[in-house]
Amino acid sequence: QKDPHWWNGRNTIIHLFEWKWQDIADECERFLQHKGYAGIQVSPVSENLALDDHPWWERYQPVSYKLTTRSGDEKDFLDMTTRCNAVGIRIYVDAIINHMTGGQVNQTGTGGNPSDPVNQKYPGVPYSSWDFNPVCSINGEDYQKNPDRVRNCQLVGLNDLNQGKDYVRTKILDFLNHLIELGVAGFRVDAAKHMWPADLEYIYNNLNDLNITFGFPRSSRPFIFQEVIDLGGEAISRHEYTGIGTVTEFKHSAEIGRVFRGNDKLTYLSSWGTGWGFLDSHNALIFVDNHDNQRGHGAGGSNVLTYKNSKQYKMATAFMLAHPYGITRIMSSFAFDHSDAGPPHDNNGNILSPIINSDDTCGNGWVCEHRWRQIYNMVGFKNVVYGTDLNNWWSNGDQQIAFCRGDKGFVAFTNWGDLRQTLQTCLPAGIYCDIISGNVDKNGKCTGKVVHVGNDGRALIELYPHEEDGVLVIHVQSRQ
Ligand code: ARE
Repeated sequence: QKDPHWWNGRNTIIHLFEWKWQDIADECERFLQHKGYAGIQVSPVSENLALDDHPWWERYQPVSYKLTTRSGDEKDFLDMTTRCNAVGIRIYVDAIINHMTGGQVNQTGTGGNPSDPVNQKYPGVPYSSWDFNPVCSINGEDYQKNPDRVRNCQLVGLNDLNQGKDYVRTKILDFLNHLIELGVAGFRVDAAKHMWPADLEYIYNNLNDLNITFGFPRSSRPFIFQEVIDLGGEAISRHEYTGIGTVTEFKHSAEIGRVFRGNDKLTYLSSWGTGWGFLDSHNALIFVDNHDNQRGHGAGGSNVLTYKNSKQYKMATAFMLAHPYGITRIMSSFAFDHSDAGPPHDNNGNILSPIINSDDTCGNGWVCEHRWRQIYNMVGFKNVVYGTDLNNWWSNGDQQIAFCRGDKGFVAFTNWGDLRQTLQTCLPAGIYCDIISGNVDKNGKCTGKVVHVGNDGRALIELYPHEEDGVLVIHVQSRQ
C-alpha cells in the first residue's frame, strides 16, 4: 500500500486540480510522459453537490458514488485511465469517504441524484440516517483534546459516515473497487484524520488488487496516501496512520515555505527531512502547497508559497525535487483571486479546457505550474539522479547552498546576495546547460546559462539576485 507503482525512472506525482478527464488524457500523451511525470492525483470523481456559482469545494461534498462530475462521466474516466496508463502515467483518485454533503437545502447532484442533507438521505447510494454518526460538530478545542469527537462528529457540518458499520464499508468498498477495476493505481484518502485507523485498515485490506489489464503486475496493492494534517500539538498524530499507508506531511509544506520566504537560513537545510521532525521518507507524501493551503484552507498559514510568489515558489519546488527526501507531489492550479473561486468555466458552468501556448505554458485561466520549465526540468532531474545520495553539501553559512546527487547532478541556490564560487559539482569534465535558465533546444544548443566543469569536477558557479531564478541546476543529461 506504500508502492505508488511508478514506471521505471519516474518519480513525481502531479495534482491536476479540477481538470476534466479528457484534458488529462490529452496531457498524459502530449506532455506528461515526455517530461517524466509518474502519476496524477485527480479531483474527486464521485457525483457531488452542484452549487450555482460552483465553488471548487463543492466537489468535496458527495451526493452518490456515480462517476459523473464536472470533470466528465465514467466513459471519459475510463478513457483517461486507459490512455494515461498506456504511456506510463498512473492515476490516483481523491476519495471522499468520510462524509457526504452538509447544509440545509435539498440539492440535486452533478449526476442527477437527489439529496436531503437535513434528513441524511442519499438515495443514489443509498444511505439513510442509520449510516451516519449522531450529529455533533467538531470545534477548535476538539482538535487539541478530543480525538473521538474529531472522528465521530461532523467536519465543517458535513454528514459524517459511520465506517464502523458493515453496510457503509460495503458501499465504500464497492465504490473504490469499481475505480480499481477502471484502472486507478491508488487513492488520496480525504480527511483520513476524521476516520478511525482501524476502520480504514479494514477498508484498505478489502480493496481488490490493481487491474492487470492496465499493466499492473499481479497482486499489486493500491497506493494509499492519507490526508492527515498534523503540525504538532493535537490529540491525533499522523503516526497513527503510517502503519496502513503513506501520509501527507504538512510540516514539509509549512517549513519549506518559511525557509524560502527568507524567514530561516538555507544553510539549516543540511538536516532536511527527519532532522526537521518530518515523517520517515518512505511514509511522507510531500508538497510545497496543496489545493487547500494555497488559498488559506487547511494548514500551513501564511508560510505557504504558491504560484503567486513565483520566484520563491520555483526555488522551493526545485529544492524539494533536488533533495532525496519524500514522495513528491507538484500542484497544478487554476488562477484565483478569491478563496472560493472555482475553475475557469463558461456561462453554462462547464469547465473550460486549458489552452496550450507556443512556449508550452497554459492559458484560459489555468496556471499549469507543471508546465513551467523550472519545474518540469526538475522533475526530469529527480528521475536522472534517482537512487543516488546527497553529497558534497556546501553552504556559505547563510542563504547560499549547493550539493551533488551522487555523480549525476548538481544544484546551487542563493536566497540572498551574489553567489560566485568555485564548487565541486561531482560531474565529469564538460560543458553543461543549466536547466533552470534554459533548455537544450532541438539542435542541442543551450538556451540558458552554461557551466564549465573541469577535470577535477569543479566549476565556477554564478548566481545573482537580479536573475529570474535563484537556483542553478546541471546533470549528466544536460551535458553539451
Ligand atoms: C464547505 C464550506 C463550509 C461549510 C461546508 C458544509 O466552506 O463553510 O460548512 O462546506 O456545507 C473543502 C473546503 C471546505 C468545504 C468542504 C466541503 O476546504 O471549506 O466546506 O470542502 O465542501 C481540516 C481537516 C482536513 C480538511 C481541512 C480543510 O482535518 O481533512 O480541514 N481537508 C480536506 C480537503 C478539503 C475539504 C475536506 C477535507 C472535506 O483537503 O479540500 O474541504 O472534504 C487545523 C487542523 C486540521 C484542519 C485545519 C482546518 O490545522 O489540524 O485538521 O483541517 O485546522 O480546519
